[in-house]
Amino acid sequence: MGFHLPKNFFVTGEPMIYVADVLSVLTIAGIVFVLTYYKKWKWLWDEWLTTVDHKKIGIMYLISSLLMLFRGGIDGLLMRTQLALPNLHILDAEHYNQIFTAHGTIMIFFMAMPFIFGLMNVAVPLQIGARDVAFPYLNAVSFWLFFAGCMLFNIAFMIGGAPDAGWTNYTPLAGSDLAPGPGINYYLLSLQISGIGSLMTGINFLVTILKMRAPGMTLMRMPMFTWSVLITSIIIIFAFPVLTVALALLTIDRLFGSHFFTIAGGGEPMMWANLFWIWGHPEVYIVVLPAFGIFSEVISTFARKRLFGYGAMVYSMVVISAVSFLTWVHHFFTMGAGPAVNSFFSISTMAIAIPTGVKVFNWLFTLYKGRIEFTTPMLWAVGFIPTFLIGGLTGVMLAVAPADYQYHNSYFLISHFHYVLVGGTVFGCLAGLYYWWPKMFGFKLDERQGKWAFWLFNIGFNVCFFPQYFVGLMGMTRRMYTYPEGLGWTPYNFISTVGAYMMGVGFLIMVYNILYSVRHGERDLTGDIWNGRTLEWSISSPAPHYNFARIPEVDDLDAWWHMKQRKRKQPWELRPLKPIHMPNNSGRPFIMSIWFFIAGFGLVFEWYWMGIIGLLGVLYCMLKRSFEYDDHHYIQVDEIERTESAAGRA
Ligand code: HEM
Ligand SMILES: [Cu+2]
Repeated sequence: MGFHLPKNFFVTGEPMIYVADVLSVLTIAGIVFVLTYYKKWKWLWDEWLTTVDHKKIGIMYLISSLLMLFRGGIDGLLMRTQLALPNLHILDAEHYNQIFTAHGTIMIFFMAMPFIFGLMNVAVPLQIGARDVAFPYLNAVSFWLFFAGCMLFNIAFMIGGAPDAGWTNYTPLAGSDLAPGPGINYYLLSLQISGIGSLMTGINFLVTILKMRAPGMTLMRMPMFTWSVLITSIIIIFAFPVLTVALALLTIDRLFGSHFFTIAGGGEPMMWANLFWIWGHPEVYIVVLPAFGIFSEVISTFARKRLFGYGAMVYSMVVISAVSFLTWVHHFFTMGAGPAVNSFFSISTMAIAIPTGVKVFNWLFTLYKGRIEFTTPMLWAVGFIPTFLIGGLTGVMLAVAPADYQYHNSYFLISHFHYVLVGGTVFGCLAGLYYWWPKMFGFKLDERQGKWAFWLFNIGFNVCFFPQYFVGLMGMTRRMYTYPEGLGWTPYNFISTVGAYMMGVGFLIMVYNILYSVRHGERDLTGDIWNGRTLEWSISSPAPHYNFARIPEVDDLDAWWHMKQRKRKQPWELRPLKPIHMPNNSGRPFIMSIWFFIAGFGLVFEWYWMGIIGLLGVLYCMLKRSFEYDDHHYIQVDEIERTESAAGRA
């Protein structure tokens, strides 16, 4: 109990941290100044902080994840700078450990996941002809929990000290004996808070997709991205509770002195590794299946063809999701489980290559004889195929258990998972960002700049990560903060660092493209700027608050494409407008996340009084919600008419 500031409450002693301190204060001051100067506080509150609109929540996810791509990317560049040449000491060992931990954790939890969630939020309700998700209020809670967790994690390196046991946070390294202090607590509590949000997102989208599809949209007429989100939601619902339990057990170990993971106390350190990867392996499919969904949409749109092998695409995802829960031990073949266990997990891992291969062939067959148009989203989608092949093939190599004894935890692995995570997930996120951007904002991102960014990022990516396969086979291990001369590693590392900087430049061009296109981007007046196939392109851009003035009726796959072919109006398009039922905005999700943040922050420092106050705040918010009866309103017909005709719709 008690309130004593630890000796190093404010982290000192590192010039880089002072720079980060100053930059953070300046950024916050800048934001406050701009909001005050332009009198935008009320706008911020009314339009964004209290919104329950899935499109706006999606946009907030996307902004946050782009920021985190920047932060995690800077961490990556710092590490690559340090490794560019032998014997560099820009970072010391301790700082290096903190940086790779922050990098991995941020990239997975606060960049890849929210990026996917952002695109899900923006696109899924529009693709299924719905007016929002099933539980809009819960959706806002999910977002703000992610945000609170993200902020909690991000302040660690300035206040109290950052975690340094890697993003996998293995015990006993992460236990309180070897890692006293708040660092690991930050990891545990921020992931706990954002993880609850993720679980609720999974439930929300499962229900949304099962219950809110437009009439006529049977399961086998759903767009492929929606399918991928449905499968992903199911994986989330099975996987995240495991993470929740693992994090809770380790938190109890650290804060209250239990011994779930300490051998000496009768606990089992390997249990952490098992629990972590029972969640962690499916997690990689949580971030990559929606990317597959995006590639399917983009490829069929810009090849102007129906997706080849739709049914096979669906079944392959179902198989992948099931098998993904049977492979987790491939993350620790070397930890002595024995030949029988290792063989089982080796074979199950390789089995995943089959349904994945089916998908790759289906994309290729969709491209075959298509009228291909190389727009920016299409470049990312086509660029994904070779990178993912390389990542997948080296994955099969890693799945050979005896061989893994050779390259386990070497740079070979680092290269493999970046090929899958960057070449799969990040390429997919960026394809989706360029693709749905006009739907979100009503203008297109500049194509010429988009192509420059794509080529720089893609070439930079391969220059960065391909050499790492070789330096890994030569014996360079991961998480190595510096290395001596004369091992033959230097040229590989140097080239790799050059590639990393090329990716950095590519990212900056993307950011510039956004700023440039706000002013100069081509306006999307039709709502269907790519000549799309699915329902989101049937409404104006940006999509109106209520999405669909009339709920469409679907009679085929690629519903909007067929509606366009028919040219005459459908009966449902002639029906009179009716008032639309919408949920009210609420500030409570945002406020509740502040209470969560306070509770988390208190527990990080073991200030239990603060933890309790925070949790009481959370409870109070939930009580208030239970007694809220007036939580919706209707949009009247004349307002719908005005909005539709302003967008050029009858
Ligand atoms: C922007 C370009 C990127 C660069 C330059 C980069 C660089 C690195 C480096 C140098 C390491 C190795 C740390 C070490 O073992 O010493 C690393 C680890 C890692 N990276 Fe990246 N990375 C990038 C993007 C990403 C992305 C997009 C993701 C995920 C979506 C990601 C996920 C990870 C993970 C999970 C680790 C393992 C961290 C650990 O060992 O605890 N990286 N990255
Ligand atoms: Cu795995």
